[in-house]
Amino acid sequence: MNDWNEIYNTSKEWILEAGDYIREKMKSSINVSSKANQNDLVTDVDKAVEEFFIEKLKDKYPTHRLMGEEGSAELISNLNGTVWILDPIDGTVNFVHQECFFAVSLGIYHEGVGMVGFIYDVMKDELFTALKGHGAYVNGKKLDTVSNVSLQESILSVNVGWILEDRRLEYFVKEARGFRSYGSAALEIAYVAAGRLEAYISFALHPWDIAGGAVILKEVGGIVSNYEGRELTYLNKDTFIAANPAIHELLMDKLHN
Ligand code: 2AM
Ligand code: CA
Ligand code: CA
Ligand code: CA
Repeated sequence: MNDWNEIYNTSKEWILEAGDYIREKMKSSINVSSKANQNDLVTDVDKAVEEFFIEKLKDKYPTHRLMGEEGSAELISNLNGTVWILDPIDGTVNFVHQECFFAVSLGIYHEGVGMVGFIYDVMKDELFTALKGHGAYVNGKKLDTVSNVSLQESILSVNVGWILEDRRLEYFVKEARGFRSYGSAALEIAYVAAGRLEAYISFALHPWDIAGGAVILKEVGGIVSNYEGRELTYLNKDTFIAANPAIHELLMDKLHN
């Protein structure tokens, strides 16, 4: 039997420890390489943070499995039991080029249900947390339920490139108060939970980009789905929308009717 309070406290310590490690590593030069294409970056720090969690889990929770972006996800084909879904650094391009606005993102799922979520903005030292059924917090301060702000008063976030994928998004670009492109899916979902954004949209995200954020956002009444409005599997790459209920409904209406 899992003790979720204990798992929450332990994983929170590990997230903060990973943040300390990343900040320390940034004092010296970082080894950058590319994966699928020249803009798809990975560093030795991404890999080391994933390795840190692999070792911690082996020692403390040997029956739990890790689905991490930098290698361990290849071993995971179902969400049976307890699975830690980790993005060691979400926003690697920001990490490399800007040295800010990147996060460690973690969702802990049990039999496919999100139980614990963390998103840690390492440079801002801002930690978004949630334990299923107990609300969501930022640095210990409880987040309010998301409010159904009108589109005209909303700030939406999407990678600029995605607007070229679906021109129907232009309606939202024109009508919303503002549009942003921050480059860290995890932080953008956390910002929807905190009411700093009303929606975040992407055409291609992996489970590790969204697993922590989904737990956090659901705790404050936000909606996560794919672009068609269907439930996410947390096993495959998919389209993604995180939004307050009103903007989610409007997106579904304008994009699919
Ligand atoms: P990453 O930094 O962990 O790779 C950038 O807009 C956001 O999309 C980041 O959260 C980034 O995560 C993610 N991302 C980057 N490349 C991607 C790709 N090829 N497919 C899906 N998501 C990607
Ligand atoms: Ca990546
Ligand atoms: Ca990511
Ligand atoms: Ca990553």
